[in-house]
Amino acid sequence: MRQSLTRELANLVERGRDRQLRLAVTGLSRSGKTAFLTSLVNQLRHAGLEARLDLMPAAREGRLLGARRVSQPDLGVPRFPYDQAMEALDADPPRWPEPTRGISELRLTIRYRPARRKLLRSETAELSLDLFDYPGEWLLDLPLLGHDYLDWSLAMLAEAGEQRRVLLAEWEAAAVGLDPAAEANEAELADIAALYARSLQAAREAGFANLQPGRFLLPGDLEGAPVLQFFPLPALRDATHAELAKLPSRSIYATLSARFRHYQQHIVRPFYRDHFRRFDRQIVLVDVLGAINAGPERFEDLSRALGTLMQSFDYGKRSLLSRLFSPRIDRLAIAATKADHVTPEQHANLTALLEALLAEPLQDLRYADVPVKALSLAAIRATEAQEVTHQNQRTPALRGTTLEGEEVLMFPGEVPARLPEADFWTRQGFDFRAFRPASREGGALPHIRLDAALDWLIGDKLQ
Ligand SMILES: Nc1nc2c(ncn2[C@@H]2O[C@H](COP(=O)(O)OP(=O)(O)OP(=O)(O)O)[C@@H](O)[C@H]2O)c(=O)[nH]1
Ligand SMILES: [Mg+2]
Repeated sequence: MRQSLTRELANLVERGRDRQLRLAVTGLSRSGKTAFLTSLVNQLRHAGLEARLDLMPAAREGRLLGARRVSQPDLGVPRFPYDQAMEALDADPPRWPEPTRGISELRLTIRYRPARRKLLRSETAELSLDLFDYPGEWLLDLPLLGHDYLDWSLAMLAEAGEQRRVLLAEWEAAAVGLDPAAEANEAELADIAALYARSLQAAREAGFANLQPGRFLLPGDLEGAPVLQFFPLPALRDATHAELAKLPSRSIYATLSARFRHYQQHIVRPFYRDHFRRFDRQIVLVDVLGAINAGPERFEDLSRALGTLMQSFDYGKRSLLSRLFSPRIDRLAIAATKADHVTPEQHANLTALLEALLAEPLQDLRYADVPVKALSLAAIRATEAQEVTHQNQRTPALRGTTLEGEEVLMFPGEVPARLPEADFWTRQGFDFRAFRPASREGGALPHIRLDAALDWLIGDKLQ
């Protein structure tokens, strides 16, 4: 207790001196979080040497001296697997880092020379940067705090589109006959909950993003625990709060409802209270190109998921978030990742499409006066941009190695600058393929505009 109090105090003092910053990276599954953080750490460690960070004034001016990993303050949070990620990227042939689950953290101490010459010429300063990686799926659970079990069930039942329905069929067949008033049978509920969790996982594998409860997808140590054994109850479609309130505590309705409340109180709230509330800066990564590849229903679904996810950054006075916690993120970036999957002249469209996808949440954020920047980037650039001459015309192209190891030279297609309309999907003039990371001879990882993101997120602290 005393030790953690001392640590808190030390943190407070450092923060007061403007020398500590907590930066969080999130995004839905496979959006590029691990690649982003790995590259960010790699660039900072190589700053002043091989790293190319021209869009970052502190680096351009030669004031960024480098960064060192130090032990993290929160001993209960797993360490971000930087070494494992670098090992994969340095392998022969290079591999992408493994998927990660849950939250992880890494602390860096950055050394820099302040721009202001108040200090002696030779003096250097340090910024302690805490980096966090956590699944965006966890943010999809925020609205669940504003619902009771009945409302939540109805919202979930109303949501599924045609292709989602197919994936839910097995669960629905098992759940549809459950009578809310009947006595709960533990084993039966566990089986049906497992079917529900499996359908969410199948939906995710099929490219859907708007999936609740988020923790069912990444259960970690909670696998098999009753707190993860609830699901929407189809029979509630015609129920009212008044009738349900009279049901005995051992009924199916009361049992599922109690588990739902437990999930709210013991899973969703602690994340916001113990972690989210303490982040200073946040970047949200979005795999826009992947969603286009997956087709219209998935793209729509991503759009809805992002709308939900961004509610966690809605600081309006009456927002659910502000009422429950007092978050303090004072600067936000949203980035379309894997920009190296398209040719450079498409990058502006990619950013425009991201802005279109997030139009509403962006408006709310700007209204609430939260500084936010949208950009497209490649944390780890895997392709080379080239020009080829075809029928006397120079056209842009990409050179890279596919995941299967085949060298290709291709034009992956155009990115629409606005939300795609129906005819876009039927034309199918695109193929945003995945590439294997490029082999390197040591040095910093190649990237596109990671330095711009970094400058927006921490540059003001390196003045
Ligand atoms: N070409 C290219 N591919 C990338 C880049 N970043 C990520 N990818 C691809 O996207 C995949 C997912 O990236 P990760 O960084 O593991 O994504 P994540 O969000 O951490 O994924 P989870 O941990 O599974 O949630 C990688 O395996 C790569 O195939 C990038 O900058 N360029
Ligand atoms: Mg990851």
